[in-house]
Amino acid sequence: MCSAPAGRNSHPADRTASFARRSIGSAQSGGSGHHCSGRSTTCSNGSVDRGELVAETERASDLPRALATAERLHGQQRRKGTEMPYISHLIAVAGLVLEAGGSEETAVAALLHDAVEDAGGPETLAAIRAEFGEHVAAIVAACTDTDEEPKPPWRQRKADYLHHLRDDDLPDGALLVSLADKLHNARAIVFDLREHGDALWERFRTGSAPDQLWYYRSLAEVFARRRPGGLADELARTVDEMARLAGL
Ligand SMILES: [Mn+2]
Repeated sequence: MCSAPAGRNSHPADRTASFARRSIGSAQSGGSGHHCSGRSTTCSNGSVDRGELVAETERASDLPRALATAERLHGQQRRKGTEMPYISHLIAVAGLVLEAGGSEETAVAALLHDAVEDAGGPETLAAIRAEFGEHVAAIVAACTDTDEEPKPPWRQRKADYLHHLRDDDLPDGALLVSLADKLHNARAIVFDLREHGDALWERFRTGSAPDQLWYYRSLAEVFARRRPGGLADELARTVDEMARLAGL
């Protein structure tokens, strides 16, 4: 349940099948319109040969593969109530994870953290396990509050997730991904409250500012206790600002 639910423009099963069928290497397809000749990694105009740069990056890191996978899974989705591509949220959460000192493996999980809930359910989780390993899959599973469709009632789902965050056996990195996810969502709410005022709340399933404030205040309390530090402090400050703007 790390997600702010996105629009669904294609059937989740279609995306999952596509994800499972395509090879990892498809991340390299597509062209920039720029071509260099020869084996050199640097072109005469100073730019780097794209093909070799991508190949080099993919040897060094799972992040490009995870980003390509996230793009395939969420590519048609938009951020709630906006035209913003959903992938912007996933890139931002992965960035927050890395800035907070998280491992590359945790950042990979951050890129995929909404995939099970919003892009294919258990089949997608199995595909993530096969391609990125048990630990990444465990973090993604821990960030998923439900793979049921339709989703259970909002308040119960959130209460269950808050309870789940207090578990002692969460995989390493799960609290960091969840915290980064909540911080990015909270920042987006604050930004949109400044931009659109109270009309913002109509985007949410509950449509209720007090419900959202209850949820974000509860999250801030849990993270302050379970993962204290700069990111948890920033979430608390952001929730305070959300409350101020909402007049609550
Ligand atoms: Mn999310």
